[in-house]
Amino acid sequence: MDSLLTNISLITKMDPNDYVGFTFFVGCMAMMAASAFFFLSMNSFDRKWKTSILVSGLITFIAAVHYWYMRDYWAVNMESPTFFRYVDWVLTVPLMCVEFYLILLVAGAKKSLMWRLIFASVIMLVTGYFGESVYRDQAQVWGLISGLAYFYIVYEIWFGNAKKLALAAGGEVLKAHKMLCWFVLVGWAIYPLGYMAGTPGWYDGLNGLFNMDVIYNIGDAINKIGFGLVVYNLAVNQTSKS
Ligand SMILES: *C/C=C(C)/C=C/C=C(C)/C=C/C1=C(C)CCCC1(C)C
Repeated sequence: MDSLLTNISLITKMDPNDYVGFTFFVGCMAMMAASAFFFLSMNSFDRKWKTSILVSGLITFIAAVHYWYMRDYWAVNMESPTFFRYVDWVLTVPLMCVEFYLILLVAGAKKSLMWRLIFASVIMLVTGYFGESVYRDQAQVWGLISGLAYFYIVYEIWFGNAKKLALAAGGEVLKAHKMLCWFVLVGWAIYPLGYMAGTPGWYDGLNGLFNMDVIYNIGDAINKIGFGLVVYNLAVNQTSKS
């Protein structure tokens, strides 16, 4: 009876040394708290900024729901919840692209910019999923293709059309755009490291050094919550000025 009960419980007994499981739990709670924060602050902003804050909240909320499942999946199976991870990313990363578009609307950003970024992000994630999950023995090739899509996004926001719009907008929008650019260049670069720690390739030395899920969980907390806070900060500045 006892063993039956432990087998069907949603969360098995947690091992105190399970630091991977620990980061799943903390990540889940952080995403929930951030969502409450963004949603509840929404109404204190001008209409123009409400949508941006709503999207910040949606990003952390979608992550919170997936972390709820990933936390469980890890506790029960002790293996990477790759499927949930990528479902989360394929919803939240395009929303981060939408954030770029939304803050650049003041300078007349076109929908085509948003769609280009979204398209590149989906390519980046689908090829990453292939390498991590479906064609693991070709992880290097899929990782490379994914990396190219990633560099396209970096190029577009740092030097392309998005950058021109940010310059045209100037002021706080330019500052916020720059911060978001740094998140994509440095914060997002955490993910390929996790990928290399979790897949076979020339970088095999990384496998034992780092744990893929810990790296991904740290990356998610920094990028989803940090990204949202940059937008929040912009909305605060713009609202108090007008
Ligand atoms: C909230 C989730 C975010 C911001 C996820 C971002 C994910 C990436 C930037 C992933 C990038 C990858 C590469 C550039 C190459 C290897 C495969 C990936 C998918 C891990």
